[in-house]
Amino acid sequence: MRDLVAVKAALRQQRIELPSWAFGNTGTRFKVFTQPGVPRDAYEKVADAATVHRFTGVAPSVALHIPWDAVDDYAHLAKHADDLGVQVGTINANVFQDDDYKLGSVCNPDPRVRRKALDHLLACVEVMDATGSRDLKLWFADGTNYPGQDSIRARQERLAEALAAVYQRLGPEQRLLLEYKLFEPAFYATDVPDWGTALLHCQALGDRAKVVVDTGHHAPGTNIEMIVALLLRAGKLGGFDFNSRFYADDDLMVGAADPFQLFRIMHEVVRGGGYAPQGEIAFMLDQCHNIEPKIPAQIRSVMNVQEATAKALLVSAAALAGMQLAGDVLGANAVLMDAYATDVRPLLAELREEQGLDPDPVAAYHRSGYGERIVAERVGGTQAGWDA
Ligand code: RM4
Ligand code: MN
Repeated sequence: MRDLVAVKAALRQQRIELPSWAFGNTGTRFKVFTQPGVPRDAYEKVADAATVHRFTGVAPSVALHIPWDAVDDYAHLAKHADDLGVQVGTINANVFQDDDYKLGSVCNPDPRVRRKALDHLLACVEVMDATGSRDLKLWFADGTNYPGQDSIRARQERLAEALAAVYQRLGPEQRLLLEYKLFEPAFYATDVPDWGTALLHCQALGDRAKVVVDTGHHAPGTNIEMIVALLLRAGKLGGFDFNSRFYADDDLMVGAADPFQLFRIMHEVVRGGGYAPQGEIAFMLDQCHNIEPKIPAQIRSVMNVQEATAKALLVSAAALAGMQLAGDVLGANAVLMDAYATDVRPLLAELREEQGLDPDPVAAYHRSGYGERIVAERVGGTQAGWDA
């Protein structure tokens, strides 16, 4: 698609979901550095997300993490979001931060702990009912650290049982998104370590169970775009948790470590018919801004996804197919690289201006005074973070 009008129209429709936890304090196991102005609760996180949307125009929803974002009245929180021009998006369950979960949550050998974990997942579906969320995103820290510690097979059975119970509880418009991760916190055998395991479980569940690809959750060197292509082909790609990594699950800004990989992923999404703005695939960020200011980092991340998407949309499908059919190895590669080498920033700046936005969202945010205001206003209370 080299028709710039069509590319711009496609970009105008883009939707990127922000993670509430990106606005809270985060760090590594060595230290969580706090920042002034960080939200104290879900309402303030939603306000920060709405600010990112105000300057980018393509981030109209914010994912919640329960219980980090627990509130008394979820419908009220959804109304607050709506008042600020955004929506509550995906609900993320958290069954990894309780002492009971030392040996796992839904895969735990103890049926009492499994029941507790399942009850939390079901409670998350209730939250979805109140907020109108479509997707429940499940990531399990479950796994074992030592060979022989537990039965790999039995843990899969327990997982399948819990997933089936959650799937049963979903409303007709709701989906279950299963996320995999190679390792950490489990160091020997993670119960959902890869896309194959996630896909097997989703296939057993049904149409509304799909796989989430978190770009930071693979072994080094994994060809992620190939996974994307295969899941798309199977109709099983539910969405992305975008972030970037140099070594492990670094959760850095998407497109920071490897913008070319992000482009290759978006190219497969576009080619596979996955780039339909109101469609099946949820484009989400899952990041932590440990040392950089959080709101501008989210704005930058959204822009990085936009840039990769614009380049992917610029790939001439006809030219590429022609080269591929002709067996022209270098020609085909050149078509892709031409699109990647295009500076799409002027195009995106133009698009923003057409939408009444500032062409430079980061600068506009800094000029807005929002950053100073939240530092002045958010005094006292307990800042949100991983354990809040
Ligand atoms: C996990 C996973 C989940 C995210 C949590 C915070 O590693 O990526 O998607 O919700 O971290
Ligand atoms: Mn994730």
